Amino acid sequence: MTIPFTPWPAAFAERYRAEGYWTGDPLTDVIDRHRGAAAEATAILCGERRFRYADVQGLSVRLAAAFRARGLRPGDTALVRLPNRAEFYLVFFALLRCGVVPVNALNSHGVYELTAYARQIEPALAVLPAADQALVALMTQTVGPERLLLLGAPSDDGIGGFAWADGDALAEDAAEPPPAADPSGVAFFQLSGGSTGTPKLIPRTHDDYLYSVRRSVEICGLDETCRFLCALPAPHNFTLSSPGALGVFHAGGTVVMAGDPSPATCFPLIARHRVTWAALVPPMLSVWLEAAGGGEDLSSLEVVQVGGAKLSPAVAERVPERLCCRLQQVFGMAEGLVNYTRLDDDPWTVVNTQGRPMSPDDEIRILDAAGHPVPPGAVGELWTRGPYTFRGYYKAEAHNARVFDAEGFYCSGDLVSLAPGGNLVVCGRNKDQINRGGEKIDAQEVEDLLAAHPAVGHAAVVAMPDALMGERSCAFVIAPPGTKPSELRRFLRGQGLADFKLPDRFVFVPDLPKTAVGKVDKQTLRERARKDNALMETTAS
Ligand code: AMP
Ligand code: DBH
Repeated sequence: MTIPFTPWPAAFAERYRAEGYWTGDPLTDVIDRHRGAAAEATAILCGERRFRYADVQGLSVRLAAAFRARGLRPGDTALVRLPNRAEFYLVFFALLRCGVVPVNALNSHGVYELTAYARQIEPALAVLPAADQALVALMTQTVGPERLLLLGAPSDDGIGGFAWADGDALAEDAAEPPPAADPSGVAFFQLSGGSTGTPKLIPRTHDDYLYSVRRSVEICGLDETCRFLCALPAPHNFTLSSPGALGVFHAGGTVVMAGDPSPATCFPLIARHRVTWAALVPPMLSVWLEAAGGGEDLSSLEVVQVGGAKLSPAVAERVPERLCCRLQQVFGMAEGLVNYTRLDDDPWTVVNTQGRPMSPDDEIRILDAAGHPVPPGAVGELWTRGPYTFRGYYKAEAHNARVFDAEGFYCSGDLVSLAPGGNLVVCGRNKDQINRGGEKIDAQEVEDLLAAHPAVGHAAVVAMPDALMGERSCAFVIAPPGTKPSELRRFLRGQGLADFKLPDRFVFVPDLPKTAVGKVDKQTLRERARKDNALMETTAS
């Protein structure tokens, strides 16, 4: 059985192979290519534990054998939600080895998100932290205890921390493993930020994802001396592949796991392990800039990458002086296209632009609302296709028809302009989403949940500007007098919605403004949220 996905047209696939982008190697190659003496190098540092490349290979092979012993077969799917621990990679590589296709949910995702993903992929396996009782209860019902793998306390033997929810220890299938998965098929599902109410899944193939990793390694000039701090959620496309942990593995370097991106957690790790690279979202960069100079030795840092949301030039400018390292801006998307400022770009370009596409075969178009190219320097919507940009969300025909054009270009919903020199500048967004410091909130998803509350007549969620986060979320709600924000927050939490999606502010209104065609006028609401916000800030100061 294989996972259905929208393939690249044959002529494109041929070209991507001829160019050497798609090599026909499995994604596990990033680990397995290190043999002999190279496999003795440290791949992962996690707390007090050290995993050599040989360990990551051996342990993921054993875990794969344990999955097979439980009857998992190529084409099955898995729902995984693990914290930033080495085991995340052991499970990921084990699943790739068995041809089991995972969704790697973020650690912040709750019962609501996992239910939505499970509905789409109908998982044959779930992997969760044993301590998360609500999720364990949910997945026991969904996949059964015999297909629910639980992660407990860290163990020196990296798979020693796992046990089946039915109480059985891990037994390994002694039979020959099945033939390797087809590298042109789906390796795993990446998560989209979403803007349509239902979380969308992005099928990524071995061929396309491995290319994006290799090309990222080239652009960033990574080698085996790289020590990368994994401080953002490990499954996020940025931390996984731009060049992320997979890039560092490919280069033979070391990934240092951090439980969270705060200076209190990260600075001691940087000093102790002589970390050279880190990937951050803009709010965390600001926090790091404030905290730097507090006595912790950060002198090993060579590059800090920032992406996920727009970085303000004023903050960007402070990086070399405060952190004594270089800045790289990364504008990427789980759907594919990744833009980097290059390490040898001039300082103005690094501070003021979000980079340019990494592949010579990334095609981009900047179009106006009528679908015509805008003049150079003008703002338009970003459309793209290329050797690692997907051709369709999983099982979402109607949505795909809207966001792809007849030539297979994907509309990212970002408003961009072209800077002198050819780099992109992100100027805004044309999708119903809030980008809360790199964490994307699908407005409709939250609106639908709010509308399910008996007191709520109608709700509209929009972004309001925020000095630290870039944006926070504001919900305009029609509800009877006396309705409390705390009650609505509790209601949303009760549905299992991730915390970062809870509206930061509620504004109760008698009515919502409408456009000429009768839709909620979000532009007016955004304007109002911005003004109210400015007003509150003035009164507060
Ligand atoms: P996702 O679809 O969840 O992977 O999120 C990708 C989106 O994040 C992009 O389409 C942009 O809207 C936003 N994004 C990512 N990196 C940047 C960046 N460096 N600057 C501005 N926006 C960004
Ligand atoms: O925000 C993103 O999705 C993102 C940011 C930077 C991304 O997917 C990436 C780099 O690959």
